[in-house]
Amino acid sequence: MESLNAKHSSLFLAIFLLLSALANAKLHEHEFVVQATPVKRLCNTHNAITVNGQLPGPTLEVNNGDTLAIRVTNKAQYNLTIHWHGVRQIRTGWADGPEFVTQCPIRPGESYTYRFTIEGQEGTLWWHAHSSWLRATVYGAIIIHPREGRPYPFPKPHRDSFLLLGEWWDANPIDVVREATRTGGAPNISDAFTINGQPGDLYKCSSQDTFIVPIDSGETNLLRVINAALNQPLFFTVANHQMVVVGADASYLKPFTTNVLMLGPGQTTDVLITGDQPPSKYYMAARAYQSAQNAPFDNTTTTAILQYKSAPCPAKGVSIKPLMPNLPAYNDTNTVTSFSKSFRSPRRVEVPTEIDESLFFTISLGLNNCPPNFGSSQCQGPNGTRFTASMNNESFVLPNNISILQALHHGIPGVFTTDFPANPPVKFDYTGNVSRSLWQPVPGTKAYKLKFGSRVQIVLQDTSIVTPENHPIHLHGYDFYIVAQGFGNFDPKKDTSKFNLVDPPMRNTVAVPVNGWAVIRFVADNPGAWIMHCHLDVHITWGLATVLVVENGFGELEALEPPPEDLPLC
Ligand SMILES: *[C@@H]1O[C@H](CO)[C@@H](O)[C@H](O)[C@H]1NC(C)=O
Ligand SMILES: *[C@@H]1O[C@H](CO)[C@@H](O)[C@H](O)[C@H]1NC(C)=O
Ligand SMILES: *[C@@H]1O[C@H](CO)[C@@H](O)[C@H](O)[C@H]1NC(C)=O
Ligand SMILES: *[C@@H]1O[C@H](CO)[C@@H](O)[C@H](O)[C@H]1NC(C)=O
Ligand SMILES: *[C@@H]1O[C@H](CO)[C@@H](O)[C@H](O)[C@H]1NC(C)=O
Ligand SMILES: *[C@@H]1O[C@H](CO)[C@@H](O)[C@H](O)[C@H]1NC(C)=O
Ligand SMILES: *[C@@H]1O[C@H](CO)[C@@H](O)[C@H](O)[C@H]1NC(C)=O
Ligand SMILES: *[C@@H]1O[C@H](CO)[C@@H](O)[C@H](O)[C@H]1NC(C)=O
Ligand SMILES: [Cu+2]
Repeated sequence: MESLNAKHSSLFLAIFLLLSALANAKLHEHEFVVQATPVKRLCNTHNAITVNGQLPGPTLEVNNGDTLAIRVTNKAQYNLTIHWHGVRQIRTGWADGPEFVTQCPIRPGESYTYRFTIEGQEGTLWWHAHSSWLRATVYGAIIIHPREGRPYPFPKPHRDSFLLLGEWWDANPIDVVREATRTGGAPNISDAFTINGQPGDLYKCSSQDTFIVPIDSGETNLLRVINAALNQPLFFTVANHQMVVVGADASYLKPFTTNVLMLGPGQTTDVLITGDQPPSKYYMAARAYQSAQNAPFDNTTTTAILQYKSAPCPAKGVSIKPLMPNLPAYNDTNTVTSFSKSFRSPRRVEVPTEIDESLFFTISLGLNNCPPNFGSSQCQGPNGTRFTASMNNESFVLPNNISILQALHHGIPGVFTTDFPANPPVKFDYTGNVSRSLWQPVPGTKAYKLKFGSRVQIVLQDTSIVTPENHPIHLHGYDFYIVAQGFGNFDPKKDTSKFNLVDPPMRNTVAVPVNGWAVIRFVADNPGAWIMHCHLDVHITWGLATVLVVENGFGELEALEPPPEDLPLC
């Protein structure tokens, strides 16, 4: 009787907490109008595609548990979709956004309302276009506070700000990618990196608008750093200030102190920063982490200014130059390794220990020989080739007349197949001197099918084909645990014993070490068609992607919702 009562009262408590959480959950409605807007940067004005005329676009600020309804109207001249990067989209795959994967694009003149709920995620995410290279200028922050009335797992910060690191071309980014697709060569590198849309003091015509982050002596502030650059992993540092990392990709972390961050495109990192230095101005700076060899890259440095409110006012006409931090060398992989090895979940977590699906995916660039009907202007890759990229030797090609999710849901054949290989079709020394005969992958639209609830492990293995490189691999619809990473070829005999199955970090994007590997685990509990791709847009353009199709489970609560009525059709 006693224990029954105890059971009942804990059940009532659980129901009460659930109901009060639901009662507090809010609905946030937004209008996003996407249109060409004149934007002046680096002395020149371009008609950039923006949301509501803003660059970066509007910030979505919500509590865990809230629902969003965002009506996107496309007044630009390009096909468009928007992805809510890192939002799990549980059963709402129709709102995920990648073009031809979960929806057909919103065509010029059309609208679509993305509806989804934030379930169990707290910290920082972001949204961006997921069609062609529109995300160069179509992006913004998603700030997720704890559930209404719940605390942060650290003292409440005095101020809360975000820094969106972006990448700017002194050109139309869509022309840049179209030119690369035509010529088969590498796309032009960017002309600047930006912080909240501004390049900062070190670039021409830019110092008027450098982004300022205020701080007061003694206070501790939360800074949410987001890498929204298209093609470049970035180091980030602040002169004279340490950072305490407390979260990444909207999952909390065991706090650790560092003076430099590295973020691959797609990744976010939340840090606490304390005003413990003499009141003054300090540069916050970001520049490239470049792991690929013999590849041109944008080697410029973007800055914002950490400015103490009590900083002494300079005499009229005198300007105080902020203090500049040292940044790691562009190729400082050792710093990246020690930074990523510091990541832990705050406490013991439930990592799948028995695995139903053990997968091994190689991540490769490649070079296709020039097709006989192509002229030399269309084969501008190294030695008259065309660049390509692949996972397990499959170079992913998007459908162009329907989305994979629609084809899956309605059982339409001929759009994709489910024979994506669980292992590399050819085993070779992935990180050695790879024979040229292995450099040409096969184009196709192959997905890998997972049963609902299956426990999945994926080894992500970089290869040295063309060049080894640190690839930020992003999985839609899921957060995963990163249980291990290392250099060289993954060796199950020797490396499995090093897995952290106690407190590994949870993320949605893993920076796979250059010439190395990373192992991720998750439970396939979200039905749908989920693209997994390199978040360097140049690599996704070349085919570095696949799709995980997760089947429905039992009953409505384990099934994909029906498609919304306004889902764009092709
Ligand atoms: C790419 O760079 C080349 C060389 O600077 C330039 O001629 C070309 O116009 C650029 N392409 C685009 C699309 O900006
Ligand atoms: C950046 O690259 C250019 C060539 O593109 C080179 O001339 C310049 O010295 C480099 N600057 C730095 C700081 O490495
Ligand atoms: C990094 O670059 C420097 C100079 O550019 C070079 O001397 C060094 O060997 C490089 N280090 C690695 C690990 O590639
Ligand atoms: C291109 O050809 C040159 C000369 O034959 C060779 O040294 C180089 O390795 C080749 N590059 C690639 C990427 O195949
Ligand atoms: C879409 O295109 C593919 C390949 O071009 C074709 O086989 C298929 O029949 C088309 N499907 C629809 C629904 O139009
Ligand atoms: C890589 O292998 C090729 C033959 O497959 C050989 O010609 C070349 O010298 C090797 N390169 C290195 C750096 O070992
Ligand atoms: C990829 O497939 C092509 C075509 O079958 C083959 O020539 C190539 O060797 C394969 N490469 C790898 C790494 O499996
Ligand atoms: C825009 O999307 C439609 C499908 O809705 C597709 O047929 C068309 O090719 C796309 N246009 C471009 C320029 O990609
Ligand atoms: Cu990549």
